[in-house]
Amino acid sequence: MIRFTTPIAILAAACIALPASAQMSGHQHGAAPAAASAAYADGEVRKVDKEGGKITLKHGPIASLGMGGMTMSFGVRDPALLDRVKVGDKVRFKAAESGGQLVVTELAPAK
Ligand SMILES: [Cu+2]
Repeated sequence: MIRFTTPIAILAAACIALPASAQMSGHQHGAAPAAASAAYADGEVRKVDKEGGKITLKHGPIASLGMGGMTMSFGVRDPALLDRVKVGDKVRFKAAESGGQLVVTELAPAK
């Protein structure tokens, strides 16, 4: 006697479609409201491109940019910022939109 037990495991694949509309309207007038959203974001340095003036950071949420955590590259406002960090460093930073790209405006080692 063979008993066939057929466990019907229908796993409904929860397809959560996250609208990736990171609202980055480029042409708001004037400077962004400074105070409230000027918190530092946490990040970890993944790549430093001194010649290209770029840094790749694995970062946590950046409230001021409406961005969740991810790994991405940023420009830098001041190339000298890149001299202070190396790959693997944990950092705190601020980023802003400038000329259509995101640039790191402040960068400091995390404590
Ligand atoms: Cu990002």
